[in-house]
Amino acid sequence: MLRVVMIALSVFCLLSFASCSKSVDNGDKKDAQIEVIRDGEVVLKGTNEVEFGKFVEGDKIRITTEEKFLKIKICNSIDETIVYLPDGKFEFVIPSGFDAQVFESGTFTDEKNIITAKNVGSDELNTERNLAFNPLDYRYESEVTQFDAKPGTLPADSAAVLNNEVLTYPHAYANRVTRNEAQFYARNAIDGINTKSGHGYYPFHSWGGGLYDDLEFVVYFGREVMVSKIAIAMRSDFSVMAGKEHDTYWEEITLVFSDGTEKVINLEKSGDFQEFDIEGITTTSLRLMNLKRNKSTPSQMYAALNEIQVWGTEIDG
Ligand SMILES: [Ca+2]
Repeated sequence: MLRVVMIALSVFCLLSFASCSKSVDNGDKKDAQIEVIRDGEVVLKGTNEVEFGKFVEGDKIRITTEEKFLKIKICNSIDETIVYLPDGKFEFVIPSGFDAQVFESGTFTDEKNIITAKNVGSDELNTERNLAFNPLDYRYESEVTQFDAKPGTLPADSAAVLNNEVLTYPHAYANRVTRNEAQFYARNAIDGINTKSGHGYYPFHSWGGGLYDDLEFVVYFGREVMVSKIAIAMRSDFSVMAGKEHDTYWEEITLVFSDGTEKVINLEKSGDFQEFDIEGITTTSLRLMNLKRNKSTPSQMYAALNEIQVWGTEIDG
């Protein structure tokens, strides 16, 4: 009898997209509500962990919670990430076209997806981790700038952050994105992927702002965090064409924290992570500016960022 009821329930869930949540013990923390919205209609609703069928481009995953932190995973191919949600709200739209090409092919075409939104324990928040990691970050419309504007004229800060549009942190922004193409979005530098010796779409996507010397890149945390170490992996397409390598590298970068602290770092020609100790600075953001390109090797003079890690802990974990 039980078996019949279980089968009937499964069929009911599949047919109706009804709430098919898995029971999760949250202790004294609140449940997270998960919805999938297609063409304006809620087609799945549940709490904490839900099973969904195949995504369609434009499907919106919406998660709401009374907690400030969640550990979110939306599909098989994208790693789980801890995000900070000042208003308790997360949204992610299944990308299409070029925006989808910064993800591995097939990421959004699985027949079955498990979406999870787990609470994060204080132990985990107080343990050092990469506070910049967010493969679910995306560019907001208000952040699109004129990529070839006159040097020194572009907004140093994200309009989306200033307008309180950003739901989920960490969030990356850059004042220039080459031709405003997805292969060069700022979010590419915090998605956890660093593939050496190439440029372009996945797996070589990077943040790139072209041949300008006024480039700025910011990671916003949305709250104060304590930073202890930074690791930077620059793009390293050193393939040679007509006697010139494609990429050069930044030999000097100024790191700027929200309390005004500045730290100048020097880097070497490499696609590996280069680490810099920061000695416990409290900040709400990390800005990279005064990016000085090395000009000693014949190259096309492009310099770009594959990945940045910002290691540290919460202050109010
Ligand atoms: Ca990356």
